Amino acid sequence: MMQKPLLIIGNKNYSSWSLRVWLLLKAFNIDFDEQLIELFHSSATVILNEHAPTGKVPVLVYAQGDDKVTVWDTLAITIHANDYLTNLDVWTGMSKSNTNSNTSNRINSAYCQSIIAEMHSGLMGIRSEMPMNIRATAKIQPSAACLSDIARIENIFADCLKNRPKDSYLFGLFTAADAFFAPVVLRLRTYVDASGIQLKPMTKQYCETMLNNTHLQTWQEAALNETRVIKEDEAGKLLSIAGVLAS
Ligand SMILES: N[C@@H](CCC(=O)N[C@@H](CS)C(=O)NCC(=O)O)C(=O)O
Repeated sequence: MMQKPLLIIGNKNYSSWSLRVWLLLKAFNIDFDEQLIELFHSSATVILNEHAPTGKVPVLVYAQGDDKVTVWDTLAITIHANDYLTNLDVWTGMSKSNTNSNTSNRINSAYCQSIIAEMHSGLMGIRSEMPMNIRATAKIQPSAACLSDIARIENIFADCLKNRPKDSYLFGLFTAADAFFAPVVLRLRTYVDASGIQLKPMTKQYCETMLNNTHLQTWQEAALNETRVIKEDEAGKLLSIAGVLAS
């Protein structure tokens, strides 16, 4: 008998990997409790020592009979959720019985897994120069690597969304790819206009779709209630905080 899973996450304003898994579980209606730890803070030591083999979040834990299941790292949690926690296929959003039966689902599944892997293992320019900081609007001077990552991401969005109706997720239904790219949408909002970077209309349209997602809105509301500033996760010149001009 499986207990309700516990998802251990970091500060909602900053923890992009936590957001990805949290959003995935919510979007696929997987019931879970959450426990938030303060990143880079001694108060997190006990819980991280108990549950997180890498000392990082997110981590998903639950009891299965007398045993404890522990899954760490966003990609592993996504695969585990797909394998054990939902009847839907997280790579296509469809029921598992549908996914193997036709070629276009297989193509979408392969594409979805590939861009998730790309996000997880690369795109370091955007990840390092534009850290997720939901409350902030900030100006950066993006390097060529960062601009090249933005261009790559815009190409992914355009390729996935071509021939789809407006307001569509990357593969039509919400999939793990949307969860993995959600922090990118929030990063673009924080830094792009303030730094004079132009985005394609398709990118803006996808950002709007994601910003209208009710689960993502719930996460953002909680993030905006947080007050702790984590220096390691701040970048650029801060122009405003939650819409209020920074002094
Ligand atoms: N590859 C890991 C990265 C996890 C990660 O870097 N988590 C950050 C928070 S978003 C963290 O725990 N940072 C605290 C630390 O590095 O001590 C994953 O995909 O889950």
